[in-house]
Amino acid sequence: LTQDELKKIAAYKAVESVQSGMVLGLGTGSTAKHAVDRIAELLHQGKLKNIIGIPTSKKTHQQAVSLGIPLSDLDSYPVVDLAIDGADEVDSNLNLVKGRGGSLLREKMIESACKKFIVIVDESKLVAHVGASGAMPVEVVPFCWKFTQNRLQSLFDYAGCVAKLRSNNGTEDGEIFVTDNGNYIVDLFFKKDVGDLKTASDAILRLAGVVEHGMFLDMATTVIVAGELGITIKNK
Ligand code: DER
Repeated sequence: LTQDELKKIAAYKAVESVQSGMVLGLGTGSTAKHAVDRIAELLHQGKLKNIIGIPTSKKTHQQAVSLGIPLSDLDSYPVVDLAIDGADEVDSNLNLVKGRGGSLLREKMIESACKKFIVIVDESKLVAHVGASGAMPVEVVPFCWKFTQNRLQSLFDYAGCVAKLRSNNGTEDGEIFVTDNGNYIVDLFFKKDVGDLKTASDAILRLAGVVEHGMFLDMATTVIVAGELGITIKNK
């Protein structure tokens, strides 16, 4: 099975938890895309009715509009019944790294407002500790971003952290990536385990200039993992 086929299997399994009448958080990324496609398919087959989608990015908003899924936002629906979204990393406590697609702020706002949050991943996303497979993204304001980048890097000196401003083509001098919210992203690369994640989270959020980070701690209620040997469902 290809990685994309595994993503689709996890996504379709998660959509089995969608009931008519739900207000749904619609995730962002290549795995969540399959869930949004499947929700639209069931809507058009009449198997699902009266769904309201709350998109976690402009990209998902566009996908849902093109599929005819009725949409709204958190202002109108401050409580969301269920969100289905992917992740870049899942650790053994179901803590997540998200945001390598750049949508972490809206994802975290919507997924924090959910009664249930189902994470869908292929098995390659399972890690021993946060940061093991790559960047831990931090959304920062553009004003004096270099100042914030340096403070973030110093904060995690003990973990051998390198902080890099995200560009559109991944090179140092490429055009700066701008989020849906008009902010920048500083990606943190750790050489060692950062230790207690709540402590790390609090330290990052205390920095004026930081908007939000990509560690989703104690938020997932269920993680659906699609692997070569089948589907594993992990509940909080
Ligand atoms: O950017 C994000 O948070 C995405 O959800 C990401 O974490 C997962 O994207 P993928 O399903 O394309 O791997």
